[in-house]
Amino acid sequence: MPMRRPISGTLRHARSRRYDPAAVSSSSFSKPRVTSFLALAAGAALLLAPASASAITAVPRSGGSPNANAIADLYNIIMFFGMIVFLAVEVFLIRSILKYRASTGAVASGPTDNNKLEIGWTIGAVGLVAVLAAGTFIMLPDITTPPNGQPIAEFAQSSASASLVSTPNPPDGKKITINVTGRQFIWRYTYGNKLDSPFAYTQMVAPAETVVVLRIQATDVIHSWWIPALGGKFDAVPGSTNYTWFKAPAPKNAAGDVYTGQCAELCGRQHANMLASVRIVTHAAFKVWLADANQQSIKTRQKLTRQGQITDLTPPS
Ligand SMILES: [Cu+2]
Repeated sequence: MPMRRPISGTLRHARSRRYDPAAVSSSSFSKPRVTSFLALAAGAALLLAPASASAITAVPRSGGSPNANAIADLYNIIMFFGMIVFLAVEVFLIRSILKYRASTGAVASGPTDNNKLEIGWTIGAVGLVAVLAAGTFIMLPDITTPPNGQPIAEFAQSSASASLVSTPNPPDGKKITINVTGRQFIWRYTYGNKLDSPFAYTQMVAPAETVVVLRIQATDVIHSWWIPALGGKFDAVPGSTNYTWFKAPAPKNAAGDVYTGQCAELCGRQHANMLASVRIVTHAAFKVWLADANQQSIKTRQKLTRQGQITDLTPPS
């Protein structure tokens, strides 16, 4: 704490309006200054230290699908310009703090106009926003529209349904559609639109190199579908349908490559346990899996029908 000067002295000093070097040069001032400098340095070090460790989480995950890659590229471009602006502002700020800090005999200057500078930074900011907006619109088609993939004939195409949202469509129109249904607190995937269509929970199995369109719905509250390496986050809203897509590369592992994610919208008590993953397998492995899931689905349906839990849908002979 600085030494308190007698009030009369302060008043006299104020009246005289003369600078009193003793008031600031006493050793009692240097201690808090050193302390605050050390605190600032420690804070900066704390901010910088985990940067290397969090580098992986600081950028979007990619590698599972062209749309995820385009999202990551766009993010990195915007991040690059953002960092330039951030560093320029910080350098200018620190330089100003050091250069214009109050020192012996300093007199604060009033506000002044600098038309050149003001026009300059307005044009600079508008120009940067225009460049980023243009870049975004140029890259947007890569995110919204799938490229052609290798179609898989064995999978029955689910019938196209009228929708307010445009459905992702590759140029050749060849894709498969998997229904994704979010409900408290599990993801269900249905392969087809029939009542006894094959289905799976939590882990989706999908073929590699194929355009897979996801039709995302919810039965209770809003959930959010997000497998970061396979593309953007899409809300599952009751009474509404959202679409996204992915086209995964050939799996590196024999058992398939697993891409993980989880419900990204707080949907209730067990929200944190609402995990999701997609296992990308070869076309051959997918056909085997789908045939098995189909058998399971038919068996489950027959069992539930026998138990009287669901209506018998067997066509009359
Ligand atoms: Cu959820």
